[in-house]
Amino acid sequence: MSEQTPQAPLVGLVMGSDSDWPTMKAAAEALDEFGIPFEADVVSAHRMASEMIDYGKSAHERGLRVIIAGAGGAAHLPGMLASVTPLPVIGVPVPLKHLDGMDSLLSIVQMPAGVPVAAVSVGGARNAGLLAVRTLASGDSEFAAGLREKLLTFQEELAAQAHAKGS
Ligand code: RP5
Repeated sequence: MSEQTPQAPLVGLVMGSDSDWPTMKAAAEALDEFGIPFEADVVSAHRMASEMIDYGKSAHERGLRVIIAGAGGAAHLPGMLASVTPLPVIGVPVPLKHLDGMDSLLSIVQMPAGVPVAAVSVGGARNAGLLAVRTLASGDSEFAAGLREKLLTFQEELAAQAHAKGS
């Protein structure tokens, strides 16, 4: 890590149940790859409603800059957090054994105007992590500039892998 890399969590990685972790850990891995400090917690919208609201309301004051929220079924966690935080919220539809994750996807993506949630694909936690990195890379700080350089290198590697598969 460079001297400019913050040590306190910048990303809040939350999920409705610890059963979501096998899906959500791909977001954690992406954040780790880019050296982004994050915190990971279970914050259920339905079973821990008041804690969930407290989490959302205090997130920006605690230094978080992006929230990644994953949930399955009646997946209200990303939208409810987005309703109480000024931070960008990235929703991950977690697929459960019924309905192939369509319930999770539609619960997350059909937000009313004024309360945006950036939804990734069903089970797409890696992209949620990468989108959080891009969000942090959009600032004016040296840290953000360093992330942009890392993202460009990452994209070059993706292209090289695609070329290698095609040859
Ligand atoms: C949702 O219910 C959670 O996000 C999880 O995807 C799903 C199942 O939860 P558990 O039965 O594992 O507690 O709220």
